[in-house]
Amino acid sequence: MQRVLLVNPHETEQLGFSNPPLGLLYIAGTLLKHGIDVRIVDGCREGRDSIRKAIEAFHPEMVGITCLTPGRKKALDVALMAKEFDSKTYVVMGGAHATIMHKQLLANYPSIDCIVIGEGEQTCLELAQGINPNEISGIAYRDGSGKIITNPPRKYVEDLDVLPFPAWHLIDLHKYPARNDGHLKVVNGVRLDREPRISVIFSRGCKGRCTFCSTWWIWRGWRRRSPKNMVDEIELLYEKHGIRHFCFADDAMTVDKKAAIELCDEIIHRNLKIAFHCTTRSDCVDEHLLGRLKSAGCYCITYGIETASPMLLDKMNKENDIESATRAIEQTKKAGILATALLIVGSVGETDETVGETIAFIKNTRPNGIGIAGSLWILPGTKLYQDCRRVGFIDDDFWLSDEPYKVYTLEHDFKRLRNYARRIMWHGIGPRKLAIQKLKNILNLIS
Ligand code: B12
Repeated sequence: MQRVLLVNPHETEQLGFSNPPLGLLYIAGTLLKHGIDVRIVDGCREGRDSIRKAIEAFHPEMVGITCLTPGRKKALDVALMAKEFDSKTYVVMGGAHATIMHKQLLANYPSIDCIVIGEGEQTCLELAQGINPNEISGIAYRDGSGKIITNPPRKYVEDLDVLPFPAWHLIDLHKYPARNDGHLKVVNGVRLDREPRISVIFSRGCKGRCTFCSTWWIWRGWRRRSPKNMVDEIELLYEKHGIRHFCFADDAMTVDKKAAIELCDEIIHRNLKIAFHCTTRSDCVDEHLLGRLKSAGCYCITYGIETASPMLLDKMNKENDIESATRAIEQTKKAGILATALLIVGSVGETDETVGETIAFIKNTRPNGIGIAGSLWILPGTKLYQDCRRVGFIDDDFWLSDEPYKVYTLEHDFKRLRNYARRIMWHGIGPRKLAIQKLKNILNLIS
């Protein structure tokens, strides 16, 4: 298949914000290296009509679509569009939801021909090269008789440096929005409110196996690129595309602290005047690393704190404690970096008392920002999902419905969840900051 169109479905942004489709850019980088004519359309930025137009203008032989859980129906809409235009188009889906729910998707939606399970670069290449599906590991597909076949899994890429860089030139990076959180305007000479924020990724996976998170299913263990390889890509974006503002899309960017320090030193050594934001676990930072991050241009770190109740942390298998969360926030602020705490409201076992513990923690540590988007979502593939299915709170058919997601309301109804969120925000950070955090947006998700 010589013409491949990769699509990020329309209307799949989060609170109005979207990043460039990094997974598709990676796949495109690999396909281009092997001489395949590949295009990308980011429906999030360009809208549904642009996807239709791209299909008509390019007439792809294969359409590859990202499918995340809340956006799964939009992904199906794209599949239908492709088939309606030409029923011979080979439609492939990948991404978290497709990976986990591949059997259900293939069984219910004839417009999907094949699903790539997990990491997509090599598998998608083999499909595009026209290799017989029964010889391609890491896919599920329907055979000639309509039977669903799931091939053996593909081995994960051990050495991420072998992957070609994302095909950055295929999208207009300057169409992506600048983003700052209201506190800071200029970092390292970079205007955060003007420069588009572009995501890159240093590592894949996470060292944790939290009960609410599906990361393990996509990436399994934690792997990273070499600092040099990462900074080569940043330098390319800096020099060729004029990008100054970055966001590391890693789940936990600093699991290997020594490598993270090398990464910062390489950015400093090459004199790249950039500003960046990253996400990590609170047990994966220390004072020295934070100092290097600051010098390299890091202006904000988001920590998945979730709750300040040791009992809840234990229940969600966080494998981390509140002392480490407290230390990380204090040290981050001391290093001159903004610390944002991601919290989950309404976890399994949450009570007035545990909410009180979280409020006390926030009052004590005073993070610069709090994120409680989405409450506790029950995502497929998680231990939480299995538990909720066992007690009949959700079943696989839910994913066939149009509901984008399901909130865990087994123990607390929406009214109580909103009340918990309000209390944390009000008592924890005060009314002024509350306004900045646009509480309305946050609470809208809890419904
Ligand atoms: C940046 C990001 C976003 C961005 C952009 C999403 C995007 N389309 O890339 C925005 C802000 C829009 C976003 C929104 C949301 N996100 Co998000 N997001 C991420 C994040 C942090 C990075 C994504 C990334 O760039 N990864 C790096 C690239 C290389 O990996 P990748 O995109 O997964 O792609 C690889 C494979 O999945 C596969 N693949 C992906 N697409 C395709 C397509 C084809 C055709 C093929 C063959 C293969 C393939 O191949 C790629 C290369 O190996 C991930 C966590 C993570 N670290 O991955 C969460 C993650 C993807 N998001 C997640 C969630 C839950 C959300 C939200 C629900 C959050 C919310 N509360 O609103 C929304 C849902 C959006 C929607 N409506 O569907 C979950 C997905 C879980 C799930 N079951 O779907 C993840 C895994 C985080 C987590 N740990 O749970 N997100």
